[in-house]
Amino acid sequence: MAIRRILTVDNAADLAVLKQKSVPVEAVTDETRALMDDMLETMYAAPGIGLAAVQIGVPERIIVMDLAREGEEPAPRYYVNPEIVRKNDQLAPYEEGCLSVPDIYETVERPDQVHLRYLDYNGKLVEEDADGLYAVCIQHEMDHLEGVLFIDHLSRLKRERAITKVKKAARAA
Ligand code: K1U
Ligand code: ZN
Repeated sequence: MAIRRILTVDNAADLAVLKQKSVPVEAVTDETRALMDDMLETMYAAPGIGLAAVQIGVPERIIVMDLAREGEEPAPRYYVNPEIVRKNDQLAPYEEGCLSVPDIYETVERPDQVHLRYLDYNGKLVEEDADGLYAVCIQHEMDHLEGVLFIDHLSRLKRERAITKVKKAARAA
């Protein structure tokens, strides 16, 4: 397993990759599982609660997540070719962050419940409902698969301010 570099929006080459639409995975193989292992290790090291493959420069439709709270047993989750089958009409606000937009937290409104379908770590088809933080995080990560960042849900002014802040912080580091 390896910790990979997370692409960030202050770098023009990274941003071009982050804006790409990710391609479907043909089959869940040992290579896919090795990538998911690296993604999980990278996410835990960051630390974060979710990560899409494109954030480490691999534009494939793969997500990892762990919503276990501090002190709880790790509960890694793996999603290959996830699809949102249904979304609730009711929206809920949540102050989101993103490892590709470091240290920026802004409120985004998203459907408060979704029904999703995906292949798990072993390539088994799973269907389930997600609500609360799970619904927020899976929708945020699935946006990454479409080349959409959470700051794209903000006004142009807020988005530009966020990118400027990340660029300034990167220059100062
Ligand atoms: O970059 C990412 O996509 C990961 C992102 C996931 C996310 C967080 C909050 C709302 C929606 C999606 C993060 O993990 S940001 C870091 C974070 O939220 C966190 C870090 C450490 C402990 C707890 C939370
Ligand atoms: Zn993100």
